[in-house]
Amino acid sequence: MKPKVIVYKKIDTTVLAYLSENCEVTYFETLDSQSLPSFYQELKNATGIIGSGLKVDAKLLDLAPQLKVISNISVGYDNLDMPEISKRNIMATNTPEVLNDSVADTIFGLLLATARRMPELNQLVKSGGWTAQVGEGLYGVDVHHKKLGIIGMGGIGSAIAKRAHFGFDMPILYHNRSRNTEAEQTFQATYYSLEELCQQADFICLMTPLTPNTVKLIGEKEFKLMKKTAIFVNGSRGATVDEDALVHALQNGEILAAGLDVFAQEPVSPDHPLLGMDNVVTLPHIGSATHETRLKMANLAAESLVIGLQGKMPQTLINQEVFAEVQ
Ligand code: 8YV
Repeated sequence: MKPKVIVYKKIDTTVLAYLSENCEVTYFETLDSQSLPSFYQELKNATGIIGSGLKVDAKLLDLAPQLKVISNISVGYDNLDMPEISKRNIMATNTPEVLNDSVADTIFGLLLATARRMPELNQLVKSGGWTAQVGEGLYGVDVHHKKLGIIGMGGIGSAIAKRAHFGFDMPILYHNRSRNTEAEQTFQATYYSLEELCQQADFICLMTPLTPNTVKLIGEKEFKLMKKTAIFVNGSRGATVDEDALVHALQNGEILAAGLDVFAQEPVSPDHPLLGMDNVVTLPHIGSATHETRLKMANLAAESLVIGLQGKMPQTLINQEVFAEVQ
């Protein structure tokens, strides 16, 4: 008998076909007020679920007594209550590595767009406002040769460092839970305390996962430490930043500008003060959103789900301790 799984995100037909070969699939393209009641119903018998963004906590797990594998189609898994999942001996997997280059491209692009004010200038041209040579009121600041501070030097942070070091001659400062000797050797990255990094860097990219330790990691104190010319870029999760403090820092000239791919509440409310500022460039959480990468993520997640349901250890298993338990 094939294991029963629920797919709760729109995925490529090839991935769906692969899953259907190996599992009995119930497919929800999206979870909304219409589909949620039947999703909850299906949870009763599901041994696996795959999708992204769903908050998986004790309440949801209580509805899914048969669950063996949760496959998260994202690298971040702050939506998963890991202690609760592990307590129930359920395996959880994510999609690391395959998205590193695409997210690094997005975040570096956001950094460039913010520094060179591309969205503002795009608007100027398209609205017919380009009537004379652009004056210094619309000049940007250089990116090349400036100091880049990366907070969170994992796979994505390293891919950003690679672009900055080899392409833009930028000295790399980084802060991480532990030293990353590979980044130190390959990109001449230098380890800094969080405070020192905030003081020294011209550009600060926040790439840390959201954990209880990184909630509001960057707040009033950190913005005050930053240079008045600093550009802050957030590619992690909105909750790693104190958004009120960010608004205050931007309004009061404590930093120059910000590029944001993520927000504390997503989708961000249209009347959020950050959206009214010219020195803030925004994206709708699209770090990994290319056709190629989203397909790779879905494939990897589907393979992990199938492997886990076969009782084998998926390479992307987050809670390794559970695997020993289920054996
Ligand atoms: C999206 C991400 O959250 O992988 C992550 O952690 O932030 C993004 O890729 C996710 O994959 C949306 O489907």
